[in-house]
Amino acid sequence: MSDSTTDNPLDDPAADPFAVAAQAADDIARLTGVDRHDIALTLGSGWGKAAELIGETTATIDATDVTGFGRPALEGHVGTLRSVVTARGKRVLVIGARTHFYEGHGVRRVVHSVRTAAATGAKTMVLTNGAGGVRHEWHPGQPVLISDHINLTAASPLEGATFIDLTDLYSLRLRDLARTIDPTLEEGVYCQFRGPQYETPAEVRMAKAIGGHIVGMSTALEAIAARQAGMEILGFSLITNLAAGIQTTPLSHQEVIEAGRQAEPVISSLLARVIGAL
Ligand code: 8IG
Repeated sequence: MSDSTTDNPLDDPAADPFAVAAQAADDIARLTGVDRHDIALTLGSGWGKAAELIGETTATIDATDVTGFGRPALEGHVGTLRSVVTARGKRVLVIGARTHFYEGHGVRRVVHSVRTAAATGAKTMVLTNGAGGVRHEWHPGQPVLISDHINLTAASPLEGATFIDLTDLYSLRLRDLARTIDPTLEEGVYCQFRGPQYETPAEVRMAKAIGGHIVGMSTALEAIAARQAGMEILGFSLITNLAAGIQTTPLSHQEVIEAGRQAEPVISSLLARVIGAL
């Protein structure tokens, strides 16, 4: 176990990140009393209310009590992990503690929650985020499915000659399942930028030109790690703002938070229904 005042074992280059994840999974089993989880869900901005709607929370633990997890970077980003049981008896590990690449702690820290989720037994990884929309037809507050991604971080969670197939990374089976819950769901290609600055309008035009529809600062690296761990992946973006140059007014973090807050009840119930159907 580590806390915020001690060194993170993932910061030691000699550490095996999968062994650290296995230790974290042991911590979670001990602290929640739940030996194995079936599904993992990472809650991004705007998606926080979903946890209450998925089922009964049987345990809430502080992420800093789990090996390898650091303190949350953003004030108001909940640094908790929850164990929730659905009506059908599925165990869901709800991850409210995301480490972003722009925090500068390295990719191992970024994907540690995903590797930990896999080590708890989760076979399905649901990744959610708040992001910018590149398509004019989209509006703030709209949830969209992630159909594929373009990783513009120039980084990878894979180390060494680890060749992983990313065809159907964002499972068509799970996207189709989500559309049985809401047939109006649109989908798009997620471009992960390093951040933390938002894009310039020229960068957004580039994203559009290369086939991107959504711009964000998370998720792609996590999805790669989830696939490496053998999980099936479902990704949702909440469009909290139109990307720079698509919307004519400057982007503000406050506006992003506000759009998330307004959309939260609707998208959380959507997410809960999708998870109930998994
Ligand atoms: I919320 O417009 C949110 N996150 N890169 N661009 C990028 N990330 C984001 C944006 C955005 N909005």
